[in-house]
Amino acid sequence: MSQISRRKLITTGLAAAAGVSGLVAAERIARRYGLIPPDSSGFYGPGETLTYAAQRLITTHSLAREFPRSMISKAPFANEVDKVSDEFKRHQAANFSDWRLAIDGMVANPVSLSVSDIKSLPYRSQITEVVCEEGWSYIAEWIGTPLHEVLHAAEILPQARYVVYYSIQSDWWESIDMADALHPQTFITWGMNDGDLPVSFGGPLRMRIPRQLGYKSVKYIVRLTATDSLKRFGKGLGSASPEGGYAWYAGI
Ligand SMILES: Nc1nc2c(c(=O)[nH]1)N[C@H]1C(S)=C(S)[C@@H](COP(=O)(O)O)O[C@H]1N2
Ligand SMILES: [Mo]
Repeated sequence: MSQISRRKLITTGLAAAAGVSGLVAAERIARRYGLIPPDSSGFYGPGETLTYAAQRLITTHSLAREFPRSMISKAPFANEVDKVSDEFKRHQAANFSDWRLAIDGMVANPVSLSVSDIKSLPYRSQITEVVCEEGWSYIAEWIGTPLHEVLHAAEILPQARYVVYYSIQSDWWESIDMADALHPQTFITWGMNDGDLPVSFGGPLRMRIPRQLGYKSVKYIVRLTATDSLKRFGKGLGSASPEGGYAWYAGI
């Protein structure tokens, strides 16, 4: 059976199960295809599973909307500006020359890359929207190295199913599945609107995932870990977000 018709069949099954015998049956189908999100055990579990499984089956290869240059938001616009630590300020004073992005876990070649190492990999740009769960959004041009280029530099192993990523701000860590990690619009971003990525927008390095809500686009990235299971990370729910009541999968 072709990929497409197989996918259609599973999706139809999911939708039918959700309608006829409830979310629990949908979860059973999702489980068979390995589409249970890590935060599925709580009160909202079956709903989270249906959202994630349906998205993965229907929209695996879809792109976030890209906008024309004329639609780039004019400053000032809503933007969450963090207080940065003294450690961060020292990096800033050194023009981020000592900043490193470590890539470890299920990789054949663990590496620690400087900002200029990352800039020397192939890069591209996209004009996409940051959408905060609080209801505001803006459009900007993001220039960055697709995450898949960085993962290939570290020779990510085929057993990896997720990429966990950490900010220098230790309470900010997230993870994504390989569909998003290898997605062409998922960037390690270092430029914005034709300039360097400003610190207030996550410079020197920021994860940019336009197919998910803003909170997955973590600023000040220092580490990536490839893994086949999220159980050993934090409380085992996939990221800091579900620990605070937000969904692990925040597709838009
Ligand atoms: N390290 C870090 N990353 C972060 C945040 C943060 O507070 N710290 N806020 C997140 C949230 S909730 C949103 S909506 C976006 C906001 O992005 P912006 O500041 O570019 O508007 O960044 C995300 N990444
Ligand atoms: Mo947000």
